[in-house]
Amino acid sequence: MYHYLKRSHTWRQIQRTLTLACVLFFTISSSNGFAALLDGMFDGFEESLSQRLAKNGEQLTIGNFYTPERADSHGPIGMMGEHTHNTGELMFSYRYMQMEMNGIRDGTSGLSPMDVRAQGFAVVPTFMRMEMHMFGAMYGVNDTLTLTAMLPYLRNKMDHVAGMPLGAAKFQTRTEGAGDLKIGSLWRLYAFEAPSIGAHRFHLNFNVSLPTGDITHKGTTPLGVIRLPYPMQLGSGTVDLLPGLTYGGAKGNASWGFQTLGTYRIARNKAGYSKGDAYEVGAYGAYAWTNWISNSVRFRWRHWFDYDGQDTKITRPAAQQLVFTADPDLRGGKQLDIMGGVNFLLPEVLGLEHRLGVEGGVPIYQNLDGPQLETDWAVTVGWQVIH
Ligand SMILES: [Cu+2]
Repeated sequence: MYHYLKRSHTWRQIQRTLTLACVLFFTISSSNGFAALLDGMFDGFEESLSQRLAKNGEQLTIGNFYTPERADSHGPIGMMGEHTHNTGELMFSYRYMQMEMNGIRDGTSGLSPMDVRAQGFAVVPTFMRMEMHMFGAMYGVNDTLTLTAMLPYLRNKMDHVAGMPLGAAKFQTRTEGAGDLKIGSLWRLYAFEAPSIGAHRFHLNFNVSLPTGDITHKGTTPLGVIRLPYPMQLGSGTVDLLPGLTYGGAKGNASWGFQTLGTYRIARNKAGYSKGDAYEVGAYGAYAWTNWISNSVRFRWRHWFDYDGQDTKITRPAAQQLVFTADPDLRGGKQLDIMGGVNFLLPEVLGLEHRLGVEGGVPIYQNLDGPQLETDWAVTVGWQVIH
């Protein structure tokens, strides 16, 4: 077990400060006019840059968030909230995601089911598949604000070995249903561009996750019909704040971006726990071969923490703990993923812009507060239609 993965007191203070800062920021910014929020705040920077550009006969443009219709003017399909919309634009999206976890890991080393049994667990999960149907909508309210909503529908299944000798008994559990509804907003911060330096755009992400996903799903196990362990549940059970910062750039046929997102649980849920906070930092580069097709490479670092508290219908006293997925202190981890993607801009149909994207990836580093199931790969296929 890795104790640095547990949340410290300092971490919680940072989290409270961040929450307060977010609330304050959005109260202030909502009273601003309809433009990028930080317009007019970098006069010095703009002046020196435009003087430099003027020598080449170029002009600096500030505050233009318009992106030409090109396959890579949206980020890789696995990213969320990586683009904003212009006033009155409406987008619907559907994504199908699948992730498979095969094998067990503690820290960075693999464990066999027998190794896990030797740690005192009677039941050993060996495989999990998570499928998600994600329905999304985005709407450009004005030149500052884009509203977003996302509802996932989840299907999970997990295979286990048990019995004596280990493997004499096998069983599978399944859960299915709606996950947590995320409603949110993207706030344009600042944009500048010129032919020789490309376009650079910044926005803030602010989502709230609402506890619409069930956290009391039951399933049939050798112990009878019981509430299933944490990773099989469909929601967090808590209202979660999801702040973030996104940057996107483009020049010629190339584009790139950076995004950092946090997940902060502001209270424990009804069952008596809160899932761990999390943050991620990612960057990608894309190349448009022509207007309608682009490829991308993305790296994403994620760090998520153990749970606070426990659900006593899932977690048993330590000495009787049967399975690691029921231990709230074996949930944290860190992971670096590499992903490859392709975006297509399809011909307009009935005046609607259509986009198709596929992105798949594998972890190149995984450090789990285990034993836990380890991720093998994940893939996202998505379709977007814009009015
Ligand atoms: Cu959109």
